[in-house]
Amino acid sequence: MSSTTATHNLTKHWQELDARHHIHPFTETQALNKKGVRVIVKADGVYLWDSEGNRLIDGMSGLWCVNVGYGRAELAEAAAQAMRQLPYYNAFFQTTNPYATELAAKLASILPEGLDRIVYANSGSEANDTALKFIRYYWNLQGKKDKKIHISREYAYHGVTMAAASLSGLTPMHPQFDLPLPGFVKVPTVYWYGFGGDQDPDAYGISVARKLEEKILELGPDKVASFSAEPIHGAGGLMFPPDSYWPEIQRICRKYDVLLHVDEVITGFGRTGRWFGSHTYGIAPDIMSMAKGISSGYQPISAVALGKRMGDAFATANEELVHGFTWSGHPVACAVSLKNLEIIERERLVERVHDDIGPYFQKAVASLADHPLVGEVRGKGLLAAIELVKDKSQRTFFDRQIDVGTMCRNHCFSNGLVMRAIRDTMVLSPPLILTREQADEIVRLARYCFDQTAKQLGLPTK
Ligand code: PXG
Repeated sequence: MSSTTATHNLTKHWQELDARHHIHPFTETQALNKKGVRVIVKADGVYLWDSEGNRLIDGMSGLWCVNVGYGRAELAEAAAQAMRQLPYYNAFFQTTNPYATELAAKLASILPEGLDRIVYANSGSEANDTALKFIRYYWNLQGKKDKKIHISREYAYHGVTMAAASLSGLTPMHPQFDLPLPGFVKVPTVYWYGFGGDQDPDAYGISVARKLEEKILELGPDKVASFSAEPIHGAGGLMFPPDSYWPEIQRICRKYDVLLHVDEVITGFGRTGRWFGSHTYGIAPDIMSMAKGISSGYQPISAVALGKRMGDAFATANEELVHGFTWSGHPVACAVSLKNLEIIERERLVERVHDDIGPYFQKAVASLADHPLVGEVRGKGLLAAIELVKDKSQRTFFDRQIDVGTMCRNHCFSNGLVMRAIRDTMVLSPPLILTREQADEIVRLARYCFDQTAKQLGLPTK
């Protein structure tokens, strides 16, 4: 048997097992099983390999998380060392471990001013559920027991647990599970290309921020506990706020005493060219969620940081905080995260995104704007979105039924590029170690795949 046949047989074997036993997230099971799942078997730097030996450049850092790139032996060693020394102990019952403590202090040193108390969880969703519980508890401690409504934005993605999914504004996430829960309210989001029309972006930013004010006044400020938002919408379509938006949101939250919960699960750890998206946009959160890049995806871990107001209230409450997970502050996950932050600092990856590869990448991706399918290219740091449209001069979108985004994504996969499609917006979020040559490779492949998509649609490529 030739080695290609053996490889192919192995792929088939995994596909059969997977079809029989593995239910995938956000996937139509029957359709996938008919087609056969793709098996990724190894990764190094910014590249992935599938079980058929095909190499792909990972324009998405896994799911927006492998900030330091794949194949970091140092992270494997940090995990092994912690596993040998202390594979597990918990943070309940007045104990800690050195890794959890040192990581909390390290996070406090890089977080925006005032966010210096850390609570651990294991995923972005758990961090957001934790944040919402803490917001409720904070208002209970203040004796404001009616402040219970959580406002968030349409198109937001905050995760899938009961509360995080309720907070999410992507409506297809709700009906299967009878969500959202009561007490979760949405306001329109800031998406200039889709909804801004002829308005100047800054004027649009203010007008859409004021929808929050209208909603707070409609519900009654004494009923509203919090406003949650990602600094930049990630999985909802990578929408960037105009400069006017965040200052106005903060003014409104302060005026009506609404806690500002910032979800930095995607925007944290250098992605935007500063440590956090809050630094990039001058946001001062009361409470922040983080995950993904905290360990560059090498370990499941997330955290919630409390600002002074909430942190002080919790630190001086004369009662037990009745919350926590078996894995809160897991030594191995914390050891890997500490080493990951050390790598980001040592290799000056945040500065690199700000001054070097970020601007280079933005310029390279912007060159795609002349393609007839491309309506808008937008980005910041190592995040970029490319809107595929039917008519760029009129800003007309394709009929959703055609699903041009998925069509394009499939061409990308077949041609060695991982690019995410959100509706018909193509999204990139590559590892922070991306080189200029690799940025060019992504853009070259993307243009080729846009051509293939245009051909499939019977549209011109020039
Ligand atoms: N908040 C934000 C802003 C996220 O992007 C979560 C919370 C939830 O994190 P967990 O660890 O519970 O998944 C996320 C997750 C995609 C995609 O396809 C995005 C996420 C997760 C899975 C897929 O873009 N973001």
